[in-house]
Amino acid sequence: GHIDAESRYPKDLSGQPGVREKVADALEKGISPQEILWNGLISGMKIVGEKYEKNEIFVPEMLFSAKAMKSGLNQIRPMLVGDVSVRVGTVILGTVQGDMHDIGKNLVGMMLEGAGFEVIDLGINTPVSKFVESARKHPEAVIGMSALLTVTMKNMKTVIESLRSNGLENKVMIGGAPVTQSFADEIGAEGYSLNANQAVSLAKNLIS
Ligand code: B1M
Repeated sequence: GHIDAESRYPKDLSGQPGVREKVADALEKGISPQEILWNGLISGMKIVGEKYEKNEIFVPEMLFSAKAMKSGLNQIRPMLVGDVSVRVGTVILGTVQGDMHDIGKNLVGMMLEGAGFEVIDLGINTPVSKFVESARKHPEAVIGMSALLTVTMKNMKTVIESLRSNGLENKVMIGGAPVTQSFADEIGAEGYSLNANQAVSLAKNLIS
């Protein structure tokens, strides 16, 4: 249906608590960082995706939401990551070529660091060659790829093909909203995980 500007943009948000205030308030009330992450930030982002799909909000609002979420994540990051002195392995992490979504990847990286992994973050829109180059430098590392778009998840296959044709045997794990176990099987990725917690146990399995 038709949505007028006024219902899309509430009149005046000044003085309203933002994500920073809400996260600080929740922490003060003794709500755990995990609860804030899954039931606050991630559930909130789910609603954003649904609203976008229904044309109730547009790309700029998705972008604002992403900024807000990143600010919240940074607030709870120290509590999620903790202080790790023992390195259990290395994961080379990147969002595939053509894809700019990085919140999920960053969260996976954060959880991996919390579990003692060294994370080499190649960032967003990562060219195939960059994955290959990094894999060559770190033959023991697990390669982790993230994709949020159905059009970019295909690039995961290209990376695996390129690794193998260059004689590189790094294990590969993949994830992201459109990615499934059957897609992982189809492209020959050694692992798939649904979320950041599962990504940690998967990475542990792949390095052992
Ligand atoms: Co975009 N976007 N977006 N977007 N965006 C989606 C993905 C979409 C589903 C929205 C929708 O239509 N409902 C849709 C994709 C449709 C499709 O292809 N099937 C979409 C679209 C269409 C687009 C654009 C094309 C819009 C446009 O410009 N017309 C455009 C594309 C830009 C590009 O990449 N080339 C675009 C742009 C953007 C923003 C830049 C505005 C922004 C991203 C900002 C940023 O990341 N810095 C954005 C956002 C925020 C979203 C939604 C709303 C939220 C994504 C997110 O951060 N979720 C998203 C809707 C949705 O996902 N339902 C949407 C929270 C995050 C914690 O979850 O990333 O799924 P997620 O990660 C999870 C798991 O998937 C998993 O663990 C994480 C934690 O549990 N996981 C892994 C992720 N990576 C993993 C890797 C692993 C293991 C697990 O191993 C290595």
